[in-house]
Amino acid sequence: MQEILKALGIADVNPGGFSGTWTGSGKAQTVVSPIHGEALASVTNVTPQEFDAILTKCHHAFASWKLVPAPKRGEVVKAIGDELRRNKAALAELVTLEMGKTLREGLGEVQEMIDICDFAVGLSRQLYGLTMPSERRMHRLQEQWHPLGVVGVITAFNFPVAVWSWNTAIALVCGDTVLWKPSSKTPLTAIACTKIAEKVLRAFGYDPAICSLAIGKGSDIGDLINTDPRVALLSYTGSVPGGRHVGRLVQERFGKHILELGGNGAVIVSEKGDLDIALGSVYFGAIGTSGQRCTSTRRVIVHSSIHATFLERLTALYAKTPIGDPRKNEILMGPLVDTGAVDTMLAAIQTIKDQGGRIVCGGERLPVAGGCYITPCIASVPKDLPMMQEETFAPVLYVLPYDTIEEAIALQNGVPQGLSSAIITNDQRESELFLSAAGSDCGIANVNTGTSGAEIGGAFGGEKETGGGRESGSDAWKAYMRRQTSAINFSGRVELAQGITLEL
Ligand code: UN1
Repeated sequence: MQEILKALGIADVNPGGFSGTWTGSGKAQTVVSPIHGEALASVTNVTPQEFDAILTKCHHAFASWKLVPAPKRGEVVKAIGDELRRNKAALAELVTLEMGKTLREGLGEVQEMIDICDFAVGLSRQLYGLTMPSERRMHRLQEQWHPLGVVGVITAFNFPVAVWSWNTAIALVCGDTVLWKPSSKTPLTAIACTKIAEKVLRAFGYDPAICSLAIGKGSDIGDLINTDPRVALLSYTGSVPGGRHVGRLVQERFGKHILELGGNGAVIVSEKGDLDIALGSVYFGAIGTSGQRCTSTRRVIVHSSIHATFLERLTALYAKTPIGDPRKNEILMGPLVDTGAVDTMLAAIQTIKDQGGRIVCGGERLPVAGGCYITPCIASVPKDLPMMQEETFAPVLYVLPYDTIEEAIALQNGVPQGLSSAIITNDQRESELFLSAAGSDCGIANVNTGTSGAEIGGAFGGEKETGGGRESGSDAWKAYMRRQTSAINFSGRVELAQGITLEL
């Protein structure tokens, strides 16, 4: 453990702010691993004054970074990707130590970082604008994309490093600088990533404040980011109430935002689908990251003709889930992030029972030091269980029956969140209906694969209470730049648009 911390530059006590120099004289917190309850290291928060100095430097760095040609900015991102490749094993292990996901998932998370860097390097030569035909003679109409400014990135504990990288790799090639406020539950991985970016930026001779960091509480440091007009774009990953608060504050000052809020992923399992694919997809979707992904599978809507068989086979899989130290290869489910998360899960299970749901299995706390281990839960529920409208950020899976595909789609859509959804079917009519305008209302709709594990190549995000933001691949980069439309007159005379005449 000490070796990993050392390899990533983590000391016993670490200042939580960076913008060229490391600062942080605020409250100290000790980071405890949910694996065994042992202390990993301490971090000191930044004070509001220190935060202001950090943002000032990050904002100042934008003035020169935006003038660096985009392909040159891409070279920096390429080097960050290379540095991540070199540190993949150590960083993945730190992710596992700090928030408890299995090492194989930690490695997958760092792989996402590497992949988005590669994507962004290519993008650095493809920040295309359009030209359009002008309605006037001897005129040209065009749009181009310019750097936006400081991008504030507020991340959650569950993907403590990947979400930063999705935003940062894209923001950097777009010519923006980044100010990161990670979850207070995962400050060490944030410090490790910032050190990697610092090293690369210094090696290239660029201002390291291009990748700044401010660790502190959402209610003070977070709100300073939300309200400061120097933060041109705020990318926020977190809860629906958190997003409502952030969205309001950013809108108030006419800033831009990307909101990545709650999910409530559902898989429709058709009687015309492959049951093994259904079981594998649902199982990993529900217990992966101990049910703490925004894209986790929380609901399975199963055709009534196979409901009993599906439930029986899934319960058998749950019964033999290897739960324990997530650093061990054979383990599929590690601890929840902290004891509070376990308490929330137990309270949710009680509510499900009170509302008429039947707990098929799970929900037993395991007596391991640290206290964050619990068996994953399946609840067989009526279609209208009120609790299903809420996202419980834990491995609780609702199983419910349906009779027609239209009903299944209505059930899938019948929640306030709209992030991820899937259908398991070999019937083309069903899958096309699911993907059509009459189908899933989510930002992600998969066929014959589960709700989680979104690839970086696509735009990531969702509708309704999920917040509407898109980050990562496809053309999500456009949110990180400002669009400028230009009309260029080379006619040698005045000609007005819309046919308006002017006699001089
Ligand atoms: C999240 O849960 O906040 O789709 C992000 C996935 C990951 C990202 C999830 N690639 O599961």
